[in-house]
Order: sequence, then C-alpha cells, then structure tokens
Amino acid sequence: MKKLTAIALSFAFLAGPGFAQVKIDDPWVRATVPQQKVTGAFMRITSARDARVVSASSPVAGKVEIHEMAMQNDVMKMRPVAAVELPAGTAVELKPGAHHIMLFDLQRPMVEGETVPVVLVVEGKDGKRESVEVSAPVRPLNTVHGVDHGH
Ligand SMILES: [Cu+2]
Repeated sequence: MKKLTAIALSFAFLAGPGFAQVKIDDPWVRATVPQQKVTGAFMRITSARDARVVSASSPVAGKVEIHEMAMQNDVMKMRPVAAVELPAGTAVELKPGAHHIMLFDLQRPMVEGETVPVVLVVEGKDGKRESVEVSAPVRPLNTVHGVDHGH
C-alpha cells in the first residue's frame, strides 16, 4: 500500500503545465464503526481551469463512487453521478449533504487519527486526465447528522 501511494504521488508531481492544476483543501474521511463497510470522503477542490472529477479510488476501498444528494419524494437520497464539475477558480465543496465520495467494501475500519489515501482522476476540457493524490485524515462519526445513505 505504501508503494502505491508513492507512485500516485509522483504521478501528481509530474503533472506539469497543461494539466488541470487542482488544489485540494481540508480533506477528511468519516470514521467507521466495526463491521461498517461504507463511508464518505469529503474535501474542497479548486481547479485553475475548467475541469471535472471523473472518478476516484482508494487502496482501503474495494469500490469508490462519486455521489450527489437529491430530493426524491421529499426525502434526501444519494445517488451516483458520472462526474463533479469544477468551474475554473471556484472552490467546490464535497461535503455531507452535497456531492461526496463514497468508499465501499472497506477492508478495515476507518479509525480516527489515521490518514487514508484517496486518488481523484480529474479531466480537463481538453480530455487530458490527471491523478490527484489526497491524504485524508479520518475524523469521528459525529461530524455529521444522520443521512439516508440508501446503501
Ligand atoms: Cu453516498
């Protein structure tokens, strides 16, 4: 897992001009209780150019999806989306109750204090893709009030 992180990191550093130039602020992953196989990852993303997050992955999760929250029959539900748009120079907030990254099939509990690598794939208007490595600290459950995960 260490090796994978290093490779992803060097990838991000090698991305020179012509790439989307994406800045990530305040990333975090919600802590889980034992047996819980799903959690959310949140952060603020600012791209220097128009771009979109088209996928994400993490070595701790078997599957990762990008979700949005939407009203369905007066109930907030989350559902997978193909991408999160990043308008140039605008901070886009991935947070509980809005767009977020969903980590499925967790291989172990997410414990407060540890750091989880998450890799975002960001696509520019020119179709070029950049991998952005994020180290997201795990924060406690009670950061968020109850949300219907629908999973
Ligand atoms: Cu979700």
